[in-house]
Amino acid sequence: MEKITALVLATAVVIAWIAPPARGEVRSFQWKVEYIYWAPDCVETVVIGINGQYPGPTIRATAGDTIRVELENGMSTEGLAIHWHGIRQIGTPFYDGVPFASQCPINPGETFTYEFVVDRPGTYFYHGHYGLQRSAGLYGSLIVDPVPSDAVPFTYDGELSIVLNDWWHRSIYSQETGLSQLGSAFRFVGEPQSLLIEGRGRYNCSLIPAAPSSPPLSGDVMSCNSSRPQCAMHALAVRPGLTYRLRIASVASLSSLNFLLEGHNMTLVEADGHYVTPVEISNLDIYSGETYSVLVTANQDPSRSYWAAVNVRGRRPATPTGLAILSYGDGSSSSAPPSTPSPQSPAWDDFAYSVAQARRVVSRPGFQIPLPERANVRLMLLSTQNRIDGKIKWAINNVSYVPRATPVIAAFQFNLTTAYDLAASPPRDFSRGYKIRNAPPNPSAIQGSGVYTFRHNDVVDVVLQNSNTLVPNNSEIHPWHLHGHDFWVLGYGSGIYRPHRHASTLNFVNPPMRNTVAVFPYGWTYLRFRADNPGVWAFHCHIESHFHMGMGVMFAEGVDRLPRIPAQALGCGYTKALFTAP
Ligand SMILES: *[C@@H]1O[C@H](CO)[C@@H](O)[C@H](O)[C@H]1NC(C)=O
Ligand SMILES: *[C@@H]1O[C@H](CO)[C@@H](O)[C@H](O)[C@H]1NC(C)=O
Ligand SMILES: *[C@@H]1O[C@H](CO)[C@@H](O)[C@H](O)[C@H]1NC(C)=O
Ligand SMILES: *[C@@H]1O[C@H](CO)[C@@H](O)[C@H](O)[C@H]1NC(C)=O
Ligand SMILES: *[C@@H]1O[C@H](CO)[C@@H](O)[C@H](O)[C@H]1NC(C)=O
Ligand SMILES: *[C@@H]1O[C@H](CO)[C@@H](O)[C@H](O)[C@H]1NC(C)=O
Ligand SMILES: [Cu+2]
Repeated sequence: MEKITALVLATAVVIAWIAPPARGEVRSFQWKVEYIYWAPDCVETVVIGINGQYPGPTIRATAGDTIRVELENGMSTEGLAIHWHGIRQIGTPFYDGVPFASQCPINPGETFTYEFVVDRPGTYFYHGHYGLQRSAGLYGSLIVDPVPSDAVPFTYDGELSIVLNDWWHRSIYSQETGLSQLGSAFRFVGEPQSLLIEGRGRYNCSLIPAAPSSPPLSGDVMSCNSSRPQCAMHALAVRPGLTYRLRIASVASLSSLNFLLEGHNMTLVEADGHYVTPVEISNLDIYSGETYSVLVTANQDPSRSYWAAVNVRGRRPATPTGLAILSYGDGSSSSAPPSTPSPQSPAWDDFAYSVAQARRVVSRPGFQIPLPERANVRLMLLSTQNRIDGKIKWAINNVSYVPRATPVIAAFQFNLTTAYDLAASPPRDFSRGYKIRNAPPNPSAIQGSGVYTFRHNDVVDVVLQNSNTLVPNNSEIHPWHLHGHDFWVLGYGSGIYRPHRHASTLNFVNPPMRNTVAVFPYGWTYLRFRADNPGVWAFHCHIESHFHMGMGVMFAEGVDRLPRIPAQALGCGYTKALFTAP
């Protein structure tokens, strides 16, 4: 009772919370999120659309602007939250869009207003963060331009932007059910049916009837019609001789991807909103959660078109190449699909190639954010695949993340100490003595909310340590994404990270800053960040099914200085008590 009274008093302060002033303009959007019929790869299915559109509308803003999105949940059967990927939410940790971490889910029929400042130019995106909603198509681009006085260290004549995705015909309900089955009843989502470029792909329609029986005789009957405008190939239109900045993001649910342009090299210039030292590449590895800008010069024969292509990497591919058209000018011959075969990427299991390319991404002189000289906290995060109560889960240091009904940020603000589980504080090293190449012999991992706490301004080193899955001789790529921060990537290596052997191999000279980084099979990735953004931040594998199966942790930092959480973000779990009459 005493606790509830204290919470009711706190609500009065919640209402008084006022957004910090911003330099730029306020850009307002009204979005209604609903399931819609759509045919991304010519096969009609249901996707989550925004205002009747898939992918969602592009947000374009200038650094310093405030984005204000009134988001209505028009889906009558599930909750909703949208994460603004790459935006650090400085001062607004409750608008990060992670249900049960930063807010309560938005209920069917309710409207929630996100309002936050985009403080730094770069290529970003947004996506659903509730259940598997990103896999159902809830995503779009978010591009932040520099203010005119800000130096950009390269020039270009035009801009193009694409989001890459992998696509399934099975609904996310069916996918999720399969992931939750006991023992051998487990059904993995499997390889995608299609790869999409800017929401468009092409399934082989001779495998599925062109028109569904009408009315459908039983359940959903899929139809495939390659003439549907929704699956018309995306075209990147260029003019001869000009140079373009091509922005590329991956929101893939499972696949590591490799992007290439037939007959054209690319110069990598930006990664996750940070300028990098230019590197010439003939194809680009891109992991889910990453963004890049590349410069492309239209210097080939302009009388024909070229393929823009995306292939699966890191898992044995069972999905055809995803294609778009790079067309010169708008003459008809130059915009028809090329007659050449679709371009090939490096072998899917050439991991050495991927590691080498990742190491070539370094910060750009003049645009480096100084690296703190040393960390005062080091966290080893060992990821393992385990069985818990008969179900296949991913665990980090023996804890498989499962959201609990109270947003962790609210649990800290209102001292609801039983509403979350601390992982380990201070963090201990779980990787010592662990044999990463042996399939784990079903150790006793548990489920919990996996919260690690840091003091304000701690400098934290994180070593992400990969291991074998439950399948013998198998280890996978995991792209890890940190909310609320960018981190410096200090290095990648194979085997177990050993300080005495590997510390000297780390890059303290020009480490890139990013918000997403890959951990390679049987390898480790070393990163550093400063806990300077009071909030509760998810840190997780960006593979949709992996996070859903527990591959993530929560970083609660500077919780003694959290800004007041607005009432609209509360109302679930123990925070229901905030709204109970005394
Ligand atoms: C489409 O599928 C049919 C039937 O399996 C096959 O004969 C054909 O070669 C496929 N087409 C393509 C472009 O893969
Ligand atoms: C396929 O789509 C085109 C374009 O929308 C339409 O004209 C045609 O009737 C469709 N075919 C079938 C069999 O539904
Ligand atoms: C493309 O870049 C690669 C290096 O990644 C280089 O070997 C190759 O010669 C370049 N091709 C062209 C056409 O410039
Ligand atoms: C928070 O709750 C714990 C136990 O419920 C209690 O011991 C502690 O004093 C509380 N702290 C504050 C600041 O209220
Ligand atoms: C997980 O916990 C179990 C039981 O506490 C322990 O035996 C095992 O060594 C732990 N595994 C790891 C990887 O820490
Ligand atoms: C695992 O891979 C190694 C090296 O490729 C091989 O020698 C070994 O037989 C494999 N073990 C199993 C269980 O497949
Ligand atoms: Cu993963």
